[in-house]
Amino acid sequence: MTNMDNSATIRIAMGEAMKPHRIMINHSDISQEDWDTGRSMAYNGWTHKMEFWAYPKRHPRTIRIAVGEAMKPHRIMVNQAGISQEDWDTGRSMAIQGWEHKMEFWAYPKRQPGTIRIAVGEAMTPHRIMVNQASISQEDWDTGRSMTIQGWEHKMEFWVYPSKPTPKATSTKPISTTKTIFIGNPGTGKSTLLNGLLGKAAFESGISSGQGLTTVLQWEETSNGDSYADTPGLSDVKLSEQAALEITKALKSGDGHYKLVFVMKDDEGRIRPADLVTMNLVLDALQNIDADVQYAIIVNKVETGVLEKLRVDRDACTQFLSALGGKYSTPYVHLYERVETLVSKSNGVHEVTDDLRSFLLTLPSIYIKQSHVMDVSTGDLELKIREMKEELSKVHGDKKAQEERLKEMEKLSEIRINQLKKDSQDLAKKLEKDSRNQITKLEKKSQGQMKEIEKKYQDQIKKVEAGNKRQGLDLLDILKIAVPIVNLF
Ligand SMILES: Nc1nc2c(ncn2[C@@H]2O[C@H](COP(=O)(O)OP(=O)(O)O)[C@@H](O)[C@H]2O)c(=O)[nH]1
Ligand SMILES: [Mg+2]
Repeated sequence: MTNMDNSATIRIAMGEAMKPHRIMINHSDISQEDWDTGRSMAYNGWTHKMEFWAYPKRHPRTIRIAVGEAMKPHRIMVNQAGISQEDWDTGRSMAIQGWEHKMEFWAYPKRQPGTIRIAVGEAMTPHRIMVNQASISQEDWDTGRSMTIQGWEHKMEFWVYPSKPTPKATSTKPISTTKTIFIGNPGTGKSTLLNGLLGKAAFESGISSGQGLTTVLQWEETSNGDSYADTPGLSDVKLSEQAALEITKALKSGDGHYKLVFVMKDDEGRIRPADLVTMNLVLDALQNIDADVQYAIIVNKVETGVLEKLRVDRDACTQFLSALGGKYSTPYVHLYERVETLVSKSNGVHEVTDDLRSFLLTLPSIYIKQSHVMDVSTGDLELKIREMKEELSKVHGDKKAQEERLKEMEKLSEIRINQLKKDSQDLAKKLEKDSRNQITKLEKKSQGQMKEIEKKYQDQIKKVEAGNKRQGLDLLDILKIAVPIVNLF
């Protein structure tokens, strides 16, 4: 979660001196409190050059700038060359090669709304730095000017706030970032779906004789700050303990907004018991969180013939759906057609359908507090799968039980329609409220989302009404077939 806590920035005041030309920041004689309340660096022979605000502690997407100082002449150095940024980020001290560690701050390595660019140049004898050489405008620095000028050599750059960021100025994110976690058994196609969504082979996918390729949790962050997690499969009995740990880790990766996506593999129009057991075990671990646990199911690799059958055969539909509504139920079900070109592929990237994208977009996120997540247990996996098999065969044989489960799903799907309407209204409201302070990029994102949600909503009405042929199926479509009289709209 990128929760911008702007009260947490500190002021860095910079002074410069000549012969040799060099800078100093926040002279140690004066307290940080005083710097924060506007003290000038015009002190002890220094001339006040400029100031900026940065984070005193690690902040999402920032890098650490470690500052060292040396005497004769009094000067500073930052992130001494030869050490990786990763090492600086994990706390390396600048007390090396004659420097004394003075302080540190965290700044953005890339432009962020409301920040300015600080370009750092260095020179030797004595080793020292200069930033944003005075003869050039801040605008020019912001558009990428190099500090390789007048004897300086461009060393690095970072982005910071030119004045104390008020919570308002930077916390107008209309939509906070979301972590989407894909969960499911080996070979269901999680990694392939994720790669398709991200448009690149970020996650390893393929076959490895029954065992999952994914054995540890892996996160990928997109450019807008959302992230996606691929997790190992639970039903891999040999690795189930580790898989449970990794899934738990994903759910406990910090308080914030999550979307849970369970990926199952179609078995000729039936749901596999092991896929349901896996889902239930994970949902069991979330029973203490405050929110209503909303989640999505993607039934993947559905044969075209099966999709066709579900479209016309009411009984097949009823059976299929009732299997999904057991201990837990969700209106967010999507059937994804088998992609022939992906058979036995490794690291295949295929463009996912717009239907799938908007399906995931309209899935509500849930707020998960890390401390409320219980450990995912594997218990007696094989026994649980056997029990589930039996339960399913009972449900399949019992028409009455099927109809009951179906009614439950019908109710849920109404909730979903209302949710869709509410989502687009909420977004519209948020946009209106924030519109004056809106950060252009985020604004575009949320407008896009609003449009997509509206479009999805309208498309859905159209498609269900027209009974259009499409690549996948949503629960709403299936209900239209399975329930004789559906009056969803
Ligand atoms: N035919 C077909 N194969 C798929 C599809 N999705 C994934 N695969 C293949 O199934 C195998 C396992 O997929 P992978 O994404 O690694 O599954 P994971 O274990 O759930 O991450 C790979 O060889 C994929 O190419 C699909 O929609 N259709
Ligand atoms: Mg995988």
